[in-house]
Amino acid sequence: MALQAASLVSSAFTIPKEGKSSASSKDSSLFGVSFSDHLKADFSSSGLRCKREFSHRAGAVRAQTAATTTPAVNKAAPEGKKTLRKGCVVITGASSGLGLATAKALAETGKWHVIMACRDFLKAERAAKSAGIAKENYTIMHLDLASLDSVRQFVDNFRRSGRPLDVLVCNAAVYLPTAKEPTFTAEGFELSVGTNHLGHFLLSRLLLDDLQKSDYPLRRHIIVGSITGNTNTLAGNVPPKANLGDLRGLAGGLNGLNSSAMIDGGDFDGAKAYKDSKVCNMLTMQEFHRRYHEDTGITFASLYPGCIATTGLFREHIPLFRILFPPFQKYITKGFVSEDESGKRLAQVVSDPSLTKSGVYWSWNKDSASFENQLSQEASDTDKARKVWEVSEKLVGLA
Ligand code: NDP
Ligand code: PMR
Repeated sequence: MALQAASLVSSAFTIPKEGKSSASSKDSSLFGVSFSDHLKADFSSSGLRCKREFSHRAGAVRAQTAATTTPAVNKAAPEGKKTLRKGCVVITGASSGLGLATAKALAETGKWHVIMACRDFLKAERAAKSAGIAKENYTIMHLDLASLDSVRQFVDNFRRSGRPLDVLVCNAAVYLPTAKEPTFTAEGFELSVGTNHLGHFLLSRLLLDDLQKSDYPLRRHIIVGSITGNTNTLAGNVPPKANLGDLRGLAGGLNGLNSSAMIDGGDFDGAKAYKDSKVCNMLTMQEFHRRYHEDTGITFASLYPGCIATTGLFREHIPLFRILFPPFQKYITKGFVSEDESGKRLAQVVSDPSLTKSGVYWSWNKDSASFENQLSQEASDTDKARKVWEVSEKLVGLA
């Protein structure tokens, strides 16, 4: 799909060259990035290789180009067993966009109780109400991923609620494309990586025990990834490209003082920080799979839900971007997906008995059929996944 869109875009859509008048080229350009010649160069070289890059790793994430009905291969989890109770799913960032739509889709089935793990209780309550989610199908619990204390507090509160944990969905994210300077989490990590990756990393590590204890026939841990973190796609080649480098900034704590605020040690770039955080999300999912799937039977998965161009994710972008981005994705790239449809997709990864396979990065084709997609070389690099894991556990106080 990305390659089809590439030709479509190159013939039907030309981007005006950057104006140089503003101090921040990011602020003045149509789509918020300075890209014209740079992008063309990227597309004609390594970025748009037709031959897919193969991962060094044995087996976990395999490429398939056609839609597939995935056979159940999970030995440990008795997924065929009759479900006697509602499943309990924690969804971070369920107060808007994909998280809210997923909560709605799952709650509507009557088979799931959704824990909406949100930083703004009132906003989440209003969102649940206006989405029409029935009161008995959800509980809102406070979680601010930009504070590791809050993550630990959430885990305590959740345990005190006495509810089992059957599925954990790490969905929340921030995207700060126009920020000129980094901002930081409570512990002083750059905000995008701190929230999207480190907050979720601690949450996932702590809640792994709870997932293991669940007696539900289906136990899953899902981390939302994205196409823009994958440099084996057209979207992933729009500058600035994701690149974790040798992780020197991450190892230094991303504090912008004695270390860079960027994972690769480079100058701060909010759009890149987001894409880097998505690479961390996808690497983390695979590292969980390698470390825990066989022993626990838990299914670990990531996904690209499609381009949900209308969500709050773009709230920090310039107004013109927010106006033009949805029609651009709808009519030019054809990558657009509605919030409702994206919610159904993620709900499918949560609950569809045929999506049991662990270690998979799910995507959907134009007929909205799911398929196992291939991650970029960096996002499937086993060595990098292990290093990101090891550095992250130090940063969040687990090692
Ligand atoms: P939204 O902005 O609509 O939703 C993001 C959610 O994350 C909001 O509920 C927000 O809370 C929450 N959040 C942000 N910061 C924190 C925090 N510190 N603690 C707790 N919650 C927080 O964006 P989307 O629905 O688009 O994004 C959802 C996921 O989908 C993200 O992981 C994103 O990377 C991914 N994605 C999105 C795509 C798209 O095209 N939109 C494409 C590919 C992936 P609040 O409401 O309080 O702000
Ligand atoms: Mg992209 C098939 C082409 C495709 C797809 C599926 C996306 C998805 N984008 C595509 C192509 C392009 N985008 C092209 C050719 C351009 C240059 C005009 C372009 C630009 C662009 C910008 C400036 N796109 C963006 C931005 C953002 O700020 C968004 C972003 O990178 O957020 C991190 C974004 C996105 N494009 C997507 C998707 C899914 C996003 C947003 C969200 C995300 O990855 O989470």
